[in-house]
Amino acid sequence: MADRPQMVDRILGLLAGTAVGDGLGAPFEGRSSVPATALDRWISSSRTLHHTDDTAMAMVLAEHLARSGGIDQAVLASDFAVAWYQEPLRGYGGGAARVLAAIADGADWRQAAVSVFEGGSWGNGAAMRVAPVAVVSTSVPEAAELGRRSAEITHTHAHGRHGAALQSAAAHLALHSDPDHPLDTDAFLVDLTDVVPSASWQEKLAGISALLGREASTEEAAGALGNDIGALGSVPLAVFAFLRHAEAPEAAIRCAVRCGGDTDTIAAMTGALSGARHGYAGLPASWTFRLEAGPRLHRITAQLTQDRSAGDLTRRRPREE
Ligand code: RVK
Ligand code: MG
Ligand code: MG
Repeated sequence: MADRPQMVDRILGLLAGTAVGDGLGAPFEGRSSVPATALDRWISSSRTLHHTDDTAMAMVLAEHLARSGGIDQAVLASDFAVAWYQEPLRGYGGGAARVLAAIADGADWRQAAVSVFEGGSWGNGAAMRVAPVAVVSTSVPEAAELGRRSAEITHTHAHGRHGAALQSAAAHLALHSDPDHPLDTDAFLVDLTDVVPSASWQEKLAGISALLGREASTEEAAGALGNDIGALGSVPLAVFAFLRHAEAPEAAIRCAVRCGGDTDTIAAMTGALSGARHGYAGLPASWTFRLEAGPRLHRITAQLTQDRSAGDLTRRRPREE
Protein backbone atom coordinates (compact mmCIF):
# COMPACT_ATOMS: atom_id res chain seq x y z
CA MET A 1 0.00 0.00 0.00
CA ALA A 2 1.32 3.43 -0.94
CA ASP A 3 2.10 5.83 1.91
CA ARG A 4 0.70 9.36 1.83
CA PRO A 5 3.53 11.11 -0.12
CA GLN A 6 3.47 8.33 -2.71
CA MET A 7 -0.30 8.57 -3.06
CA VAL A 8 -0.15 12.36 -3.47
CA ASP A 9 2.46 11.85 -6.22
CA ARG A 10 0.22 9.28 -7.90
CA ILE A 11 -2.81 11.59 -7.83
CA LEU A 12 -0.67 14.30 -9.43
CA GLY A 13 0.54 11.63 -11.87
CA LEU A 14 -3.04 10.75 -12.82
CA LEU A 15 -3.74 14.41 -13.62
CA ALA A 16 -0.41 15.13 -15.31
CA GLY A 17 -0.61 11.88 -17.29
CA THR A 18 -3.94 13.06 -18.68
CA ALA A 19 -2.46 16.42 -19.70
CA VAL A 20 0.74 14.94 -21.15
CA GLY A 21 -1.18 12.42 -23.25
CA ASP A 22 -3.60 15.12 -24.39
CA GLY A 23 -0.82 17.57 -25.29
CA LEU A 24 1.41 15.02 -27.00
CA GLY A 25 -1.48 13.47 -28.91
CA ALA A 26 -3.28 16.65 -29.97
CA PRO A 27 -1.17 17.53 -33.05
CA PHE A 28 -1.88 14.07 -34.52
CA GLU A 29 -5.64 13.92 -33.87
CA GLY A 30 -7.43 12.37 -36.84
CA ARG A 31 -4.38 10.78 -38.50
CA SER A 32 -4.93 7.13 -39.33
CA SER A 33 -1.52 6.25 -37.88
CA VAL A 34 1.41 8.17 -36.43
CA PRO A 35 4.95 7.35 -37.66
CA ALA A 36 7.57 7.00 -34.91
CA THR A 37 9.75 9.65 -36.57
CA ALA A 38 6.96 12.26 -36.48
CA LEU A 39 6.23 11.51 -32.83
CA ASP A 40 9.95 11.58 -31.95
CA ARG A 41 10.31 15.02 -33.52
CA TRP A 42 7.39 16.39 -31.50
CA ILE A 43 8.54 14.69 -28.30
CA SER A 44 12.07 16.06 -28.58
CA SER A 45 10.93 19.64 -29.10
CA SER A 46 10.60 21.91 -26.09
CA ARG A 47 7.31 23.49 -27.14
CA THR A 48 4.53 23.97 -24.60
CA LEU A 49 2.10 21.09 -24.33
CA HIS A 50 -1.20 22.91 -24.67
CA HIS A 51 -4.21 20.96 -23.54
CA THR A 52 -7.57 20.46 -25.18
CA ASP A 53 -11.08 19.73 -23.89
CA ASP A 54 -9.91 16.40 -22.39
CA THR A 55 -7.71 18.02 -19.73
CA ALA A 56 -9.85 21.15 -19.45
CA MET A 57 -12.86 19.06 -18.41
CA ALA A 58 -10.81 16.68 -16.22
CA MET A 59 -9.52 19.69 -14.27
CA VAL A 60 -13.04 21.05 -13.81
CA LEU A 61 -14.21 17.64 -12.57
CA ALA A 62 -11.23 17.33 -10.22
CA GLU A 63 -11.87 20.79 -8.77
CA HIS A 64 -15.54 19.91 -8.30
CA LEU A 65 -14.59 16.70 -6.47
CA ALA A 66 -12.13 18.60 -4.27
CA ARG A 67 -14.85 21.08 -3.30
CA SER A 68 -17.72 18.63 -2.79
CA GLY A 69 -16.08 15.24 -2.16
CA GLY A 70 -18.58 13.72 -4.59
CA ILE A 71 -20.69 14.70 -7.58
CA ASP A 72 -23.52 17.20 -7.50
CA GLN A 73 -24.73 16.85 -11.08
CA ALA A 74 -26.46 20.23 -11.33
CA VAL A 75 -23.40 22.05 -9.99
CA LEU A 76 -21.00 20.02 -12.14
CA ALA A 77 -23.09 20.76 -15.23
CA SER A 78 -22.78 24.44 -14.46
CA ASP A 79 -19.01 24.08 -13.79
CA PHE A 80 -18.51 22.41 -17.20
CA ALA A 81 -20.63 25.04 -18.94
CA VAL A 82 -18.66 27.90 -17.35
CA ALA A 83 -15.36 26.32 -18.45
CA TRP A 84 -16.67 25.93 -22.01
CA TYR A 85 -17.97 29.52 -22.02
CA GLN A 86 -14.60 30.86 -20.87
CA GLU A 87 -12.54 28.76 -23.30
CA PRO A 88 -14.73 27.50 -26.15
CA LEU A 89 -11.73 26.93 -28.42
CA ARG A 90 -10.24 23.99 -26.51
CA GLY A 91 -11.39 21.59 -29.26
CA TYR A 92 -14.68 20.39 -27.77
CA GLY A 93 -16.73 17.78 -29.63
CA GLY A 94 -19.48 19.39 -31.71
CA GLY A 95 -22.37 17.87 -29.78
CA ALA A 96 -20.74 18.48 -26.40
CA ALA A 97 -20.23 22.15 -27.22
CA ARG A 98 -23.93 22.50 -28.09
CA VAL A 99 -24.98 20.76 -24.85
CA LEU A 100 -22.73 23.03 -22.79
CA ALA A 101 -23.92 26.11 -24.66
CA ALA A 102 -27.52 25.17 -23.83
CA ILE A 103 -26.64 24.76 -20.13
CA ALA A 104 -24.78 28.09 -20.16
CA ASP A 105 -27.95 29.55 -21.68
CA GLY A 106 -29.99 28.37 -18.70
CA ALA A 107 -31.38 25.04 -19.95
CA ASP A 108 -31.90 22.21 -17.45
CA TRP A 109 -28.90 19.88 -17.83
CA ARG A 110 -31.12 16.78 -18.09
CA GLN A 111 -32.88 18.21 -21.12
CA ALA A 112 -29.71 19.66 -22.61
CA ALA A 113 -27.99 16.27 -22.51
CA VAL A 114 -30.52 14.74 -24.92
CA SER A 115 -31.16 17.86 -26.98
CA VAL A 116 -28.47 17.24 -29.62
CA PHE A 117 -28.50 13.48 -30.22
CA GLU A 118 -31.57 11.35 -29.61
CA GLY A 119 -30.69 9.10 -26.67
CA GLY A 120 -27.62 11.22 -25.93
CA SER A 121 -23.99 11.13 -27.03
CA TRP A 122 -21.94 7.97 -27.39
CA GLY A 123 -18.76 10.02 -27.80
CA ASN A 124 -15.71 9.49 -25.60
CA GLY A 125 -16.03 12.92 -23.97
CA ALA A 126 -17.22 11.56 -20.63
CA ALA A 127 -14.46 8.93 -20.47
CA MET A 128 -11.68 11.35 -21.44
CA ARG A 129 -12.32 13.55 -18.37
CA VAL A 130 -13.37 10.98 -15.79
CA ALA A 131 -10.14 9.69 -14.19
CA PRO A 132 -10.18 12.09 -11.18
CA VAL A 133 -13.24 10.30 -9.73
CA ALA A 134 -10.87 7.41 -8.95
CA VAL A 135 -9.25 9.63 -6.31
CA VAL A 136 -12.41 9.95 -4.21
CA SER A 137 -13.64 6.38 -4.74
CA THR A 138 -13.04 3.62 -2.20
CA SER A 139 -13.89 0.70 -4.50
CA VAL A 140 -14.17 -0.30 -8.14
CA PRO A 141 -18.00 -0.22 -8.13
CA GLU A 142 -18.00 3.20 -6.51
CA ALA A 143 -15.54 4.51 -9.12
CA ALA A 144 -17.78 3.13 -11.88
CA GLU A 145 -20.92 4.62 -10.32
CA LEU A 146 -19.32 8.05 -9.89
CA GLY A 147 -18.00 7.78 -13.44
CA ARG A 148 -21.51 7.17 -14.74
CA ARG A 149 -22.94 10.07 -12.73
CA SER A 150 -20.29 12.42 -14.08
CA ALA A 151 -21.01 11.17 -17.62
CA GLU A 152 -24.78 11.71 -17.57
CA ILE A 153 -24.40 15.47 -17.76
CA THR A 154 -23.31 15.31 -21.40
CA HIS A 155 -23.29 11.60 -22.39
CA THR A 156 -26.53 9.78 -21.61
CA HIS A 157 -26.15 7.09 -24.29
CA ALA A 158 -25.21 3.73 -22.73
CA HIS A 159 -21.86 3.63 -24.56
CA GLY A 160 -20.94 7.12 -23.33
CA ARG A 161 -21.75 6.08 -19.75
CA HIS A 162 -20.11 2.66 -19.98
CA GLY A 163 -16.94 4.22 -21.35
CA ALA A 164 -16.72 6.58 -18.40
CA ALA A 165 -17.41 3.75 -15.95
CA LEU A 166 -14.70 1.55 -17.48
CA GLN A 167 -12.08 4.31 -17.50
CA SER A 168 -12.86 5.44 -13.94
CA ALA A 169 -12.74 1.85 -12.67
CA ALA A 170 -9.45 1.29 -14.51
CA ALA A 171 -8.05 4.50 -12.99
CA HIS A 172 -9.07 3.30 -9.53
CA LEU A 173 -7.34 -0.04 -10.06
CA ALA A 174 -4.23 1.68 -11.43
CA LEU A 175 -4.10 4.13 -8.52
CA HIS A 176 -4.19 1.28 -6.00
CA SER A 177 -1.95 -1.15 -7.89
CA ASP A 178 1.49 -1.98 -6.53
CA PRO A 179 4.14 -0.46 -8.83
CA ASP A 180 6.87 -2.48 -7.12
CA HIS A 181 5.50 -5.70 -8.60
CA PRO A 182 4.62 -6.43 -12.23
CA LEU A 183 0.96 -5.74 -12.90
CA ASP A 184 -1.20 -8.83 -13.33
CA THR A 185 -2.93 -7.70 -16.52
CA ASP A 186 -5.34 -10.67 -16.58
CA ALA A 187 -6.55 -9.89 -13.04
CA PHE A 188 -6.83 -6.20 -13.99
CA LEU A 189 -9.16 -7.10 -16.89
CA VAL A 190 -11.16 -9.54 -14.73
CA ASP A 191 -11.71 -6.75 -12.20
CA LEU A 192 -13.18 -4.65 -15.01
CA THR A 193 -15.63 -7.24 -16.33
CA ASP A 194 -18.47 -6.49 -13.89
CA VAL A 195 -18.20 -2.79 -14.60
CA VAL A 196 -19.64 -2.96 -18.13
CA PRO A 197 -22.64 -5.34 -18.32
CA SER A 198 -22.89 -5.21 -22.09
CA ALA A 199 -21.93 -7.80 -24.72
CA SER A 200 -20.15 -5.30 -26.96
CA TRP A 201 -17.99 -4.07 -24.06
CA GLN A 202 -17.26 -7.60 -22.84
CA GLU A 203 -16.07 -8.44 -26.35
CA LYS A 204 -13.67 -5.51 -26.24
CA LEU A 205 -12.26 -6.63 -22.88
CA ALA A 206 -11.72 -10.12 -24.31
CA GLY A 207 -10.10 -8.48 -27.33
CA ILE A 208 -7.63 -6.58 -25.12
CA SER A 209 -6.65 -9.82 -23.44
CA ALA A 210 -6.08 -11.58 -26.78
CA LEU A 211 -4.04 -8.66 -28.16
CA LEU A 212 -1.85 -8.56 -25.04
CA GLY A 213 -1.34 -12.31 -25.31
CA ARG A 214 0.18 -11.99 -28.77
CA GLU A 215 2.01 -8.70 -28.09
CA ALA A 216 0.07 -7.03 -30.87
CA SER A 217 1.38 -4.00 -32.73
CA THR A 218 -0.28 -0.58 -32.49
CA GLU A 219 -1.79 -1.05 -35.99
CA GLU A 220 -3.31 -4.41 -35.08
CA ALA A 221 -4.67 -3.14 -31.76
CA ALA A 222 -6.20 -0.03 -33.33
CA GLY A 223 -7.74 -2.16 -36.06
CA ALA A 224 -9.23 -4.64 -33.60
CA LEU A 225 -10.39 -2.27 -30.86
CA GLY A 226 -11.02 0.95 -32.79
CA ASN A 227 -9.39 4.37 -32.46
CA ASP A 228 -12.31 6.68 -33.14
CA ILE A 229 -14.23 9.37 -31.32
CA GLY A 230 -16.80 6.98 -29.81
CA ALA A 231 -16.41 5.63 -26.28
CA LEU A 232 -16.66 2.00 -27.43
CA GLY A 233 -14.13 2.70 -30.17
CA SER A 234 -11.46 4.31 -27.98
CA VAL A 235 -11.60 3.49 -24.25
CA PRO A 236 -10.60 -0.18 -24.80
CA LEU A 237 -7.61 0.91 -26.90
CA ALA A 238 -6.46 3.27 -24.15
CA VAL A 239 -6.65 0.45 -21.60
CA PHE A 240 -4.74 -1.80 -24.00
CA ALA A 241 -1.91 0.76 -24.41
CA PHE A 242 -1.62 1.09 -20.64
CA LEU A 243 -1.56 -2.67 -20.04
CA ARG A 244 0.77 -3.33 -23.02
CA HIS A 245 3.40 -1.18 -21.27
CA ALA A 246 2.19 -1.40 -17.70
CA GLU A 247 5.67 -0.78 -16.23
CA ALA A 248 6.73 1.99 -18.66
CA PRO A 249 4.57 5.14 -18.75
CA GLU A 250 6.61 6.74 -21.53
CA ALA A 251 6.18 3.68 -23.78
CA ALA A 252 2.46 3.41 -22.94
CA ILE A 253 1.72 7.02 -23.88
CA ARG A 254 3.83 6.75 -27.04
CA CYS A 255 1.94 3.57 -27.94
CA ALA A 256 -1.41 5.35 -27.46
CA VAL A 257 -0.42 8.24 -29.74
CA ARG A 258 1.02 5.88 -32.37
CA CYS A 259 -2.34 4.07 -32.57
CA GLY A 260 -3.65 7.11 -34.47
CA GLY A 261 -7.26 8.25 -34.73
CA ASP A 262 -8.46 10.19 -31.68
CA THR A 263 -4.88 10.52 -30.45
CA ASP A 264 -5.27 13.25 -27.85
CA THR A 265 -8.10 11.45 -26.13
CA ILE A 266 -6.71 7.93 -26.29
CA ALA A 267 -3.32 9.13 -25.03
CA ALA A 268 -4.97 11.24 -22.31
CA MET A 269 -6.84 8.18 -21.01
CA THR A 270 -3.72 5.98 -21.19
CA GLY A 271 -1.70 8.73 -19.52
CA ALA A 272 -4.16 8.92 -16.64
CA LEU A 273 -3.78 5.20 -15.99
CA SER A 274 0.03 5.16 -16.32
CA GLY A 275 0.37 8.29 -14.19
CA ALA A 276 -1.90 6.80 -11.52
CA ARG A 277 0.26 3.66 -11.32
CA HIS A 278 3.71 5.24 -11.53
CA GLY A 279 3.10 8.75 -10.22
CA TYR A 280 4.26 12.14 -11.41
CA ALA A 281 7.83 11.01 -10.74
CA GLY A 282 7.31 8.16 -13.20
CA LEU A 283 6.47 10.51 -16.08
CA PRO A 284 9.39 11.96 -18.07
CA ALA A 285 10.33 15.35 -16.61
CA SER A 286 11.09 16.50 -20.16
CA TRP A 287 7.34 16.12 -20.79
CA THR A 288 5.83 17.40 -17.56
CA PHE A 289 7.88 20.59 -17.53
CA ARG A 290 6.26 21.52 -20.86
CA LEU A 291 2.69 21.34 -19.51
CA GLU A 292 0.62 24.48 -19.93
CA ALA A 293 -1.61 23.19 -17.13
CA GLY A 294 1.29 22.30 -14.78
CA PRO A 295 0.76 24.89 -12.01
CA ARG A 296 -3.01 24.30 -11.96
CA LEU A 297 -2.51 20.53 -11.73
CA HIS A 298 -0.29 20.98 -8.66
CA ARG A 299 -2.93 23.25 -7.08
CA ILE A 300 -5.71 20.74 -7.79
CA THR A 301 -3.68 17.91 -6.27
CA ALA A 302 -3.21 19.97 -3.11
CA GLN A 303 -6.96 20.69 -3.00
CA LEU A 304 -7.82 17.02 -3.49
CA THR A 305 -5.48 15.84 -0.75
CA GLN A 306 -5.19 18.58 1.86
CA ASP A 307 -8.06 17.59 4.14
CA ARG A 308 -7.61 13.87 3.81
CA SER A 309 -5.51 11.60 5.98
CA ALA A 310 -3.16 8.94 4.63
CA GLY A 311 -5.89 6.38 5.36
CA ASP A 312 -8.44 8.29 3.30
CA LEU A 313 -6.01 8.51 0.42
CA THR A 314 -4.97 4.89 0.39
CA ARG A 315 -8.04 3.01 1.56
CA ARG A 316 -9.45 0.46 -0.84
CA ARG A 317 -12.05 -2.16 -0.11
CA PRO A 318 -11.03 -5.78 -0.61
CA ARG A 319 -11.87 -7.70 -3.74
CA GLU A 320 -15.31 -9.05 -2.92
CA GLU A 321 -16.41 -5.57 -4.07
C1 RVK B 1 -12.78 17.00 -31.15
C2 RVK B 1 -24.74 10.45 -33.90
C3 RVK B 1 -22.98 10.90 -32.48
C4 RVK B 1 -23.76 10.46 -31.37
C5 RVK B 1 -25.11 10.03 -31.61
C6 RVK B 1 -20.63 11.71 -32.80
C7 RVK B 1 -12.80 16.21 -28.89
C8 RVK B 1 -20.86 13.12 -33.34
C9 RVK B 1 -12.09 15.37 -27.86
C10 RVK B 1 -20.23 13.95 -32.26
C11 RVK B 1 -12.61 13.98 -28.10
C12 RVK B 1 -19.01 13.12 -31.91
C13 RVK B 1 -13.99 14.22 -28.56
C14 RVK B 1 -18.41 13.40 -30.54
C15 RVK B 1 -14.95 14.13 -27.45
C16 RVK B 1 -21.82 11.06 -30.65
N1 RVK B 1 -25.53 10.04 -32.90
N2 RVK B 1 -23.47 10.89 -33.73
N3 RVK B 1 -25.93 9.59 -30.62
N4 RVK B 1 -23.01 10.59 -30.26
N5 RVK B 1 -21.77 11.24 -31.99
O1 RVK B 1 -20.04 15.83 -29.66
O2 RVK B 1 -17.21 15.21 -25.89
O3 RVK B 1 -12.12 16.27 -30.13
O4 RVK B 1 -20.19 13.26 -34.57
O5 RVK B 1 -20.76 14.35 -27.73
O6 RVK B 1 -17.91 12.97 -26.81
O7 RVK B 1 -10.69 15.42 -28.01
O8 RVK B 1 -19.89 15.26 -32.67
O9 RVK B 1 -18.39 15.12 -28.04
O10 RVK B 1 -11.88 13.36 -29.12
O11 RVK B 1 -19.48 11.78 -31.97
O12 RVK B 1 -14.07 15.56 -29.07
O13 RVK B 1 -19.43 13.38 -29.58
O14 RVK B 1 -16.19 14.31 -27.97
P1 RVK B 1 -19.76 14.71 -28.73
P2 RVK B 1 -17.47 14.35 -27.04
MG1 MG C 1 -9.47 16.92 -27.14
MG1 MG D 1 -9.84 13.77 -29.02
